[in-house]
Amino acid sequence: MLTPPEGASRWRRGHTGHMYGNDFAEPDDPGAGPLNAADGGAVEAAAAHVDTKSQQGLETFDAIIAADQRIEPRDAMPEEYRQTLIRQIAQHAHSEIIGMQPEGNWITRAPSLRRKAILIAKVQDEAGHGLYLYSAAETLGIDREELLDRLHTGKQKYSSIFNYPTLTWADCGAIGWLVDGAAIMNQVPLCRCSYGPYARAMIRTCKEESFHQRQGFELLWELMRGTPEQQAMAQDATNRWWWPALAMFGPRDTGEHAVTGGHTEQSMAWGIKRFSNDDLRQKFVDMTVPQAQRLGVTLPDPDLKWNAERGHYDFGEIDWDEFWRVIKGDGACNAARIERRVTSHQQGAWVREAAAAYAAKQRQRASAGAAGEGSAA
Ligand code: BYC
Repeated sequence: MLTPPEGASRWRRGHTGHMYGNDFAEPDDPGAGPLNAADGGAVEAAAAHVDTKSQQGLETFDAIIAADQRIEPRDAMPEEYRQTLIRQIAQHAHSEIIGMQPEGNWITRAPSLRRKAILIAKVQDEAGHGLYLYSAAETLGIDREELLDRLHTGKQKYSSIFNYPTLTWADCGAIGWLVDGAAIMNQVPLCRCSYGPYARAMIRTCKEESFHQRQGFELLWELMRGTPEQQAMAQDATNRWWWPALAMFGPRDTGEHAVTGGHTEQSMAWGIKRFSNDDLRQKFVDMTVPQAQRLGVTLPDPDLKWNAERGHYDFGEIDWDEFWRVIKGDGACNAARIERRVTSHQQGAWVREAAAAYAAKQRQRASAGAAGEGSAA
């Protein structure tokens, strides 16, 4: 949790905290303006102008969005925009850290040292993505502790895909190839998201996802060139992960849910999403079919065929009842995933306490050093 540095009563929570160096004003910085407003009686004066100011701020917001530029943490933004980003970025961060579990399950059973090293690195990358994303969410003025609490209590979602079990080693290949493949398709456009910290967090994430996708493809490639049992294992994993990977892109752009519970239209107007769920899903199918042909696996969809008129592959209907059931908690692994997450969070309490104690000590030393320099001068 973000806590005020010792002795700093007016430390401001929200925006960047200590996360994004340039945007953080030290509590006692005389130039920090609003930080010290409460002392100077400026609050009342500011309140008198607040309506005009916020109106001006929102006009600037509209202009920035219209010019396809980035909104930064200190820019004024509509509350709905901020809440939408908190929801999406948090859900994305939660997906990254919950997403460590299905593959983490195979680290001790990886079939060679090379595969084990690759898998450890991959799972570690997912933790890193979670960190970038929680940091980006914090710039919107919400605590990481609060976000984790919302995950642990089911108030916020994580991706449906991670509620499916990893039954065989080939599942690690299918996750890399299909799940990370879908993730890249969804996340590359997010590098151009209108909210600066989210867009920047996506750049490195996408580079790493690209490695993840290739390692999954290569893992399946080896299995498909192995024994008949290994080939069957790769095909079985493809069969089980194909449809959940397509559902990952989210509900259809049309139909009842799109009208009543969908965010796409507004998020596209704000430049958060650059493509609709169906458009990204179609791009993913078009990209993946030739890869499946190269691998030698069959995608489990009898309706999958090239449509020359559309210039795209047609594909069958996703089981949306299953998608909503899984999201609402009735997937094979929902309970186990959250239980594991809460347990490891509890087990990590001492690390967070130690880190906070160390940071407090560093601050004390730094201020004692600064006081010493002051008296020497
Ligand atoms: N799972 O209007 P929509 C990874 C919800 S991690 C669960 O389209 P939106 C990886 C949606 O939240 C990849 N819920 O919403 C890690 C909304 O419900 P609420 C994770 C879903 O936000 C480790 C409702 O359905 N990637 O790659 O405009 C190992 C209506 O949907 C899902 C991201 O999070 C779902 N699949 O669009 C390997 C990417 N889909 O919130 C790999 C960032 C939809 O109103 N997120 N819902 O209760 C996004 O791009 C967007 O949030 C989504 C959904 C496209 C997912």
